[in-house]
Amino acid sequence: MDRSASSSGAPDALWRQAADVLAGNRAGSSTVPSRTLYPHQWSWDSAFVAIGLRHLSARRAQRELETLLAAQWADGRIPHIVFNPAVPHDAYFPSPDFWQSSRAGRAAGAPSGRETSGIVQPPVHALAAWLVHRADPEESRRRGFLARVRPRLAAWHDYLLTRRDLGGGGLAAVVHPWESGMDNSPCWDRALRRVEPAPPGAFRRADLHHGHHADRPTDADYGRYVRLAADYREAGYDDRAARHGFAVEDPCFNALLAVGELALAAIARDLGADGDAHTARAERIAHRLVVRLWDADAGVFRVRDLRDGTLVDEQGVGGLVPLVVPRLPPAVADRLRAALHGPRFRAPATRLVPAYDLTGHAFDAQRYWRGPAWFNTAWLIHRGLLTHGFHQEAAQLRDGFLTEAGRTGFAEYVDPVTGAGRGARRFSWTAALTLDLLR
Ligand code: 9WN
Repeated sequence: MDRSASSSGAPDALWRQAADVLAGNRAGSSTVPSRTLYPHQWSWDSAFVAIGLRHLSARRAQRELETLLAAQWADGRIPHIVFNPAVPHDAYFPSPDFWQSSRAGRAAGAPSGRETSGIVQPPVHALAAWLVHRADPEESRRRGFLARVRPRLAAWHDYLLTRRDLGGGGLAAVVHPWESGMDNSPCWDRALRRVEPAPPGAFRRADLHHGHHADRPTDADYGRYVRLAADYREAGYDDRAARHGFAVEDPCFNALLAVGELALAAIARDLGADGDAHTARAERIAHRLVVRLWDADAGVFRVRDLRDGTLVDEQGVGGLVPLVVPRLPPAVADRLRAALHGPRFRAPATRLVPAYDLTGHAFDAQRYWRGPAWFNTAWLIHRGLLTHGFHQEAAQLRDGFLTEAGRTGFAEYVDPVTGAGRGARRFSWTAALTLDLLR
């Protein structure tokens, strides 16, 4: 096992600390992102957690994903939150009382025995399942892991590529900023301006009990998040009936879908089936990503606003994440690599990648996805750099990741200007992806 390259000088200690975070955040067969701020199971968090957990216990990593997939809706969607019934409803907003999945989502096939949200998050799950399998193929085969998760993952991607192809361009749309996983990125501001916020008295935030005001989305943001989610709920979470007030094509989300299709191809082949249809889908998504979202002038991918069909004039880290797609044209990969070195994304105080353009008009070094550097996006970009053979940059990013994770106590994110850790500490995906990079 190579745990030698951490610049902290104490890779074994870092390994133990990261494992301890995951143990502390364990809640039955799954893991909460943070004991304080996020006390339930989150969709893409669990995928990242499984990617790290596989190095501690392949079985636990499998169970992490299986627990999430057990809450899948009949229409194929994987909900972004699976609520723990033992946690008081006022511990997190919006709670099950708000989403009402088992009642309002019945026609869309929400499970009756579990409460979940009604929206989704980026599709990292097929990649996670494949990586988990590869960590211990024998244990995976013994438990029939791939055979059990494969149909669920295929249904998930089918949902995204059919019901969520709202633009008709072969990409999946997100219909709520929370679905992107980058809640308050300035990339959503323009589209959100069309949304009438719910009145402040209509909801009570729980996040401010644990998070600092300056770190979190604003009340005005929350008003719009609540309005969009309530409208979706009133439409029965039915993508055909809903009049989505917000619908965008996000490069990060779709890049992960392409990577997920490649993982599904590998899963199919491992099970003795034909993976070609998935490979073809991955190629098509990668192609559509470039056709619809690549901005050749800026040298980054942008978000497409489906209400007016235009590209959004903001640069976010989501526009660099497509580097993780192996089938990208080499010239595009080169431009993304250059963007990582440019003034917009090379942060003064950390080797991680800021969530938003450092020179952008909306840059805010503290506020969540409006500037801070996050560990999951760094992990994805690291994977992308390796995928395209940029080994030196990958090594630097890995080193920066491990240094920051250890120094900040596995912070949720880092201020890219001062280097200070922000948000929650002992954050699960920071710890899990630390394990993965140390391995
Ligand atoms: C809403 C759990 C989640 C992450 C998201 C991150 C944040 C939730 C919130 O926390 O979102 O889903 O309440 O702010 O933006 O990426 O999955 O860690």
